[in-house]
Amino acid sequence: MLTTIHPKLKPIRDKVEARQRLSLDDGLLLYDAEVPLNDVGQLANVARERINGNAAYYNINTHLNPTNVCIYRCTFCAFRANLRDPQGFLMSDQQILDRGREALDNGCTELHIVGGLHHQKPYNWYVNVVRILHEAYPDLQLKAWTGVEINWFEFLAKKSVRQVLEDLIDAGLGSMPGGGAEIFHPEVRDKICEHKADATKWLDIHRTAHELGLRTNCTMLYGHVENAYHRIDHLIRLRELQDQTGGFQTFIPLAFHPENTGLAHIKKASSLMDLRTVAVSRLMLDNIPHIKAYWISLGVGTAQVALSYGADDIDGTVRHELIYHGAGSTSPEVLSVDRIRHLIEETGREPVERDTLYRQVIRDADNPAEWTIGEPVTGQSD
Ligand code: V47
Repeated sequence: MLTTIHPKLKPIRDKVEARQRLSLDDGLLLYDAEVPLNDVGQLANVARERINGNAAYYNINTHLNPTNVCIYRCTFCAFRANLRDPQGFLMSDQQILDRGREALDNGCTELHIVGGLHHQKPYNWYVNVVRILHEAYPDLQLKAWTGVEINWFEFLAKKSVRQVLEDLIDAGLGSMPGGGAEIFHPEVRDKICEHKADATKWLDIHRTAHELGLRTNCTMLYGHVENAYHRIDHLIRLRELQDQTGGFQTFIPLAFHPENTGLAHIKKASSLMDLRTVAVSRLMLDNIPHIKAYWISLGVGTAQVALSYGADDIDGTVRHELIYHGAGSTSPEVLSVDRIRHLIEETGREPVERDTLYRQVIRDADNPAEWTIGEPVTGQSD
């Protein structure tokens, strides 16, 4: 299949061709500086096209961060604020509903909802964010609250994870985003976010979500104090849970943006490192159907190239993103549908609009704000 490849990569090429699982050592080798990025990318592209053909997925979505006030102080975060900080905010129910209305008016199928862990807001306030939006706009898919937030709700409500998730599903939760995973290994986690849900907790929350029928995403924050071993360890822990539940839809490698954070002295990872991490993720996570090149984090150009380095999804049009823009991202605030489709077409891929659950979205040609949901797109193979 791939005839010209760096000699060190030949055993991995053979495994990829035979559809065999890659080991921890294989993963470390893929990060070896002597191994050319393009060779790793080519291998990842084989795996990508085997799972997703030539399709490149996107959705039409809007972000909602109901508050940035947070009891935690993760060193990598530029978004959080203290309770009495002038830049701290807390949205009213009306502002939250207005965001939902705006999303629908812009043709969105999804609202991506995450925020801070506010010192004074009770459990019901968070459940209510989901409930009022779902009652007002039942067609809008609510992808809400990370595993870290669910862990906070457990504490606030004195309920089990299962009970918390059941309350949220009853209120209208449709799926969960992948944030809060950061790096699982305690050598790193204890340095960047020692206080929040540890690896076992985060994974258990997603396991319970999957058992309740929710589909969730997963992430990895890289380019700070971790090394290749920590990254591969992280990917393998996700792969092991996926073997058990099959509930992860997409993995999103998140490039650390240092500005305005407690780690501002660290230089942002290069595009080469970004592309290598996308490719390694595709190769290691053989059981997760989608790899997302989040253009807000990677930048539009690198996200385009990533579609040939293992990624098959570019995230959404996005509106009101605060986490990355607060940490120095120079990506646009929003991409129009025409622009996102054009960006994908320029790479030779076929743009496919999906909803949160990776079902094809079919737009009414005369009125694009109207849509129907088609078949699931996942699982194409050669
Ligand atoms: O958990 C926070 C990361 C995550 C910074 O599920 C930072 O579809 C870089 O999870 N530099 C939240 N990263 C975002 C997230 C996400 C994004 C897009 C799609 C989906 C999905 C999920 O952002 C946090 C953390 O890992 N983050 N601060 C920073 N300064």
